[in-house]
Amino acid sequence: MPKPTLIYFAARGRAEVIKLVLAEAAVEYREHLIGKGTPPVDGRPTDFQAMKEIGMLPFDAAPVWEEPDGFRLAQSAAIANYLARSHGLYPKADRAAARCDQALGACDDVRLEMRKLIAAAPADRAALREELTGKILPRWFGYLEKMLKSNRDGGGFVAGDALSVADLALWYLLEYGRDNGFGAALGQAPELQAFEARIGARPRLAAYRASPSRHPFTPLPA
Ligand SMILES: N[C@@H](CCC(=O)N[C@@H](CS)C(=O)NCC(=O)O)C(=O)O
Repeated sequence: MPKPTLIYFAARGRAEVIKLVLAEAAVEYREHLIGKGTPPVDGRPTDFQAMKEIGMLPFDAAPVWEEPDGFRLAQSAAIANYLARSHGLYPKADRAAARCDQALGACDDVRLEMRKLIAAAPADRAALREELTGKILPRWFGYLEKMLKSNRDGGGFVAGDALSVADLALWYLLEYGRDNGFGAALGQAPELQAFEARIGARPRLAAYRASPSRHPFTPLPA
């Protein structure tokens, strides 16, 4: 039976939440890894420029998700949400769905705060890291802690009463923060810390984290 294909680089980046959804939903898929010198997949190129030239990427960007019947979808959030909806990882009730979207937006905001390190001049990065650890991230983690507690008194999920793509995105954000040296900013957020441990230990997620299909972490500049 032909499998769907995820087109992206051999990196976590914008494909990681998609891969967490796929792992939690136990979906089988193939990866078409973009990169110079990577062998063609089913006769199709893996060189980014060549892929753009033959129209494989609707917006000349990755990730792209393809299904065997020709359905093709770009934009990482659209792909993650589509897969989450198809596999019961998106709340059905309107308000819970809106809370899920709200959390996804907040996760993006926090990730973008950390990624300001990329654009910062090298000489300004130490000060920005200090501000992130001491001020910006504790403030955000405080908001997220409250958000988590406001859903059925915490101890559960971000939205509704079942795991959703928002839980996976939040878990990944916390991991991304720790991996980039911002673990101390979680000090005042015990609910988030417990959430991180609980979600990260889910069997399918734990198996994915330990598997070779998880690409290496790319650190933000020091
Ligand atoms: N909003 C898009 C952005 C996609 C995007 O910019 N992807 C980058 C790689 S992470 C890319 O393909 N850039 C085009 C290029 O480098 O030519 C999404 O979330 O999927």
